[in-house]
Amino acid sequence: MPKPYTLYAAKGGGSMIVELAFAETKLPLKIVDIPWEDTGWSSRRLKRLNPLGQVPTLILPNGDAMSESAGIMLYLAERAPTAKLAPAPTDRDRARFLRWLVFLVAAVYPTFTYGDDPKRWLSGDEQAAKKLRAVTDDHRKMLWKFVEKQIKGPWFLGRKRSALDFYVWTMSHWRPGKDWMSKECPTLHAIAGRVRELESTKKVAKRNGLP
Ligand SMILES: N[C@@H](CCC(=O)N[C@@H](CS)C(=O)NCC(=O)O)C(=O)O
Repeated sequence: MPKPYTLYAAKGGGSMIVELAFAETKLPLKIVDIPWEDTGWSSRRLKRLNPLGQVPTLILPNGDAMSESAGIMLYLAERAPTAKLAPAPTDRDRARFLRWLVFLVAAVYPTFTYGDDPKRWLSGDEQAAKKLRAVTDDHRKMLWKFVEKQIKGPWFLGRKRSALDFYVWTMSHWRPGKDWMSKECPTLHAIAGRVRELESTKKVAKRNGLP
């Protein structure tokens, strides 16, 4: 029996992207749920593995820690090419995949990092913290609308499913929420709906306590 990977996760968080990817790769995975209160810079459980205290944090079978969902996606795509997490390096969709993968983690994800708990950045200034939440939420809407204009469906890259679709499904549960997405970004909303129908997703959704 090969040694399993260990995923530090938090219910409903970005660790769902990695859970879904693992479900597709069929690589052995053990999941350790961290309470949300114990994520972040002062996380008791995560700090020694990932100074940001974020999920997903993955422990490889050799004991090395790996954070950053995009790095994990690329790593898993190499380990399990049949899971179709990423187009092959020779595939013409590879460049688009890389562009949007980095866009999702470098542009969209940080809007949550700064907006989820804005007091962390602006302690003692409640007004400024409120404003930071509002402007990062607005910025994210602009980013999603930009993505919406660039894609045609049925999947993010068109005919081929990839890990990008797992990001869309996961993030569709977060602000601004499904109602906004269905109205303003119907292609992205439809992608999230398609991912929701996958058997792997049903299991991940149940484990994460999603309706
Ligand atoms: N760049 C990271 C972002 C991970 C991230 O922001 N995770 C959130 C949960 S969805 C988290 O752990 N937040 C707690 C915090 O940042 O304090 C990635 O792509 O994996």
